[in-house]
Amino acid sequence: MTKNSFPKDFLWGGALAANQVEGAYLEDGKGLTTVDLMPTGKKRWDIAIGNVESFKPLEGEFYPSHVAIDFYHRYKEDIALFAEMGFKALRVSISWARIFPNGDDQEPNEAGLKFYDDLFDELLKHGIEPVVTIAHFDVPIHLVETYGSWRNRKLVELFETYSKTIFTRYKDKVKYWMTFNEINMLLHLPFVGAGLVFKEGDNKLQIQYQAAHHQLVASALAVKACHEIIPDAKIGCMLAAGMTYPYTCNPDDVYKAMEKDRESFFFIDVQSRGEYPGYAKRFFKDNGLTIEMEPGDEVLLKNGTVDYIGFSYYGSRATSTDPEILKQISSGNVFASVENPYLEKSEWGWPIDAKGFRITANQLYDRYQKPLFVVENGLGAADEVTADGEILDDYRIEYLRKHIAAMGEAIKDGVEIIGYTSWGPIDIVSASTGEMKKRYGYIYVDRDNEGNGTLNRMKKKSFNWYKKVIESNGENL
Ligand code: BGP
Repeated sequence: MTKNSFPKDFLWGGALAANQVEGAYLEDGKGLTTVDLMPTGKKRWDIAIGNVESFKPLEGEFYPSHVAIDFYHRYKEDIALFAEMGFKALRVSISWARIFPNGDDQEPNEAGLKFYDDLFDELLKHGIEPVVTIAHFDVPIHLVETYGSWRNRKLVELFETYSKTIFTRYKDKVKYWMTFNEINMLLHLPFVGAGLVFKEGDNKLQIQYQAAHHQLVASALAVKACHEIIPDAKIGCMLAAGMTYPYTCNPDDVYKAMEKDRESFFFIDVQSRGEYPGYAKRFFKDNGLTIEMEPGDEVLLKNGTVDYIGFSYYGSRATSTDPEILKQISSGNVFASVENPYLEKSEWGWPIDAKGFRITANQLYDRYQKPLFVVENGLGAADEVTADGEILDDYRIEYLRKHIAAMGEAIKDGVEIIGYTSWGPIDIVSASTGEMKKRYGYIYVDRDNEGNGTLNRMKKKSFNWYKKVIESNGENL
């Protein structure tokens, strides 16, 4: 075996989401979406968990998605830079509200369809494979107002129409698809993951798991339609992954860590194995939840299993049953996690754990025995531009080097991994905070948290580093 463990046709690249890059939030007929109502700061968090004040943007608030990094108008320039780095793949999402502005329109919006046609053509022109997420955190606001979003079964049918429309339109251009971004986020940020808004007295857990069932059925229907319309396509799921360590070897801690992981695996167990796991049924019973299912749902789930497991990995988590330890909650991602004393943290408090990446990849492959696709990984940091106009992001290189090396080890462990698209190859709006300051890119974008800046693009030090990684197929880290 050579030193290089990456397969010859490994899909190196980067990953973006429509609402975090495009801007042009009402251009060419696009409808308003959930993310368009999310400002920055504490208010963003309140909305993300379902405390929504208004279904219209409020005067005096700054909404980062409205302009984002103006990818809608600048994608050609950006794709040329990705091509210069040698990207083999770019993960993007389609904004549902560009295709169906209200989500339930009779006819799709041609201008929206055309935008993605042009985007995919531009990628293909540079030999870059489009990898498309059908839903990445943005639900047309009309669906939230009219139906209560994913709590309503109606969304299943509307999502199926939307999916079939884009499969049919892009069948010759897109061969890699993904249904819901970080589907398990529905439990943590219900407005972000599923457009859920709660009223006083709502049984949140009941609503969340009912919405989850609807997304799982919608995902299965999309998988089925994709296989029918584009027989040579691959369609996957997408999990916000990162294993949970027990704080000690006390069996109570170990059991709790397993339960935490299962909270997330639940979704993928259904999407990949095609049925509700026994532990989920027990959880519903213990918590007095009744999930309404239609006759035929079980068969749909069984027939709509995914081809590959897409996942994001930023860091691991840890949990404990000791109330004292539980007080040491780290701010890492949206998953409450106790501080792991063995790990360093990012500026935003996210644990950094490359070994955990290898463990997580092994865990997922052991569990599902399907190819894995790493569709998000990276370090959010506040980069500084030097007086000479350079951005020396050695800390980012360091993070990525260790994680790519860990992925190489996982491949040597026998884990099948088909690609790696690092998160935000160009700086974009942060999903959790709405900040521009939290940057992941190899390419710097001149824009700040308040929306000031030229939007000009500049290469960071990591640009040439990643170029060499791709050139050498992961050999030259
Ligand atoms: C994931 C999301 C992305 C993304 C990333 C980084 O949860 O799929 O949309 O933004 O995390 O998170 P953040 O932007 O909050 O740093």
